[in-house]
Amino acid sequence: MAEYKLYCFDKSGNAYKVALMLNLSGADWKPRFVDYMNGETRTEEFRELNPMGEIPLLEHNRLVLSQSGVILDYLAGKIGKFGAKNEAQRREILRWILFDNHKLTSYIATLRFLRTFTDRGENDVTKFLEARSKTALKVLNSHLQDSRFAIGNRVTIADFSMCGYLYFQDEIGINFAEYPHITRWLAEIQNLEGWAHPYDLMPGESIKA
Ligand SMILES: N[C@@H](CCC(=O)N[C@@H](CS)C(=O)NCC(=O)O)C(=O)O
Repeated sequence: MAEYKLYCFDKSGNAYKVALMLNLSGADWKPRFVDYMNGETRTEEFRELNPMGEIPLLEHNRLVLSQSGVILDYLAGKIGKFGAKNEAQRREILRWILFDNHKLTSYIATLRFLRTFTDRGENDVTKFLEARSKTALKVLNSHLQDSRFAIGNRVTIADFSMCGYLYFQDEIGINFAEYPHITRWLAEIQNLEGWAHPYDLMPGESIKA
């Protein structure tokens, strides 16, 4: 039995944040496919595991953890890689993970979902989400102009959190040519040993009706 079990599916950038951490760390982990598209996270069984009704979920020994930021922090502590080296770094990592959860992933993931997995077309909601996503991308791009990774020269869990959805560029429908520093940073992460695209790292199934 693998040491870590990750509840996930291949379309989830939030789950990818954790899958990437596990893979880049060389951890002993296995995915457990969650049929999100057909409502598994809304079932009673799933809500017992996570009342928030979200993936990712990580099982380790008897512990079940949710929220990618918390899981990343937990894994950094357990595995001893990609975490903070001091208090100032701990705060910076937390700062970027909170920015990601509130301003980057939240808008981008929803925009991508509407554009790629629904047939509602362009409307005021997609317009709003695109504008908010671009604002967050601009902030990140400016930061990465002077910083190789989110926190200086060393890759950390803050990078894994923020890159979660950014390898799905075609599905988001935003031209990343405007964000050259993000493009450079994504390529650096992609070059790390153990990197794989979300569609290759996590299990998926075709979407039913
Ligand atoms: N802030 C959470 C977001 C998790 C999240 O939104 N997961 C999606 C799948 S990518 C989900 O399970 N959504 C179910 C729902 O919102 O009902 C995290 O970082 O773990």
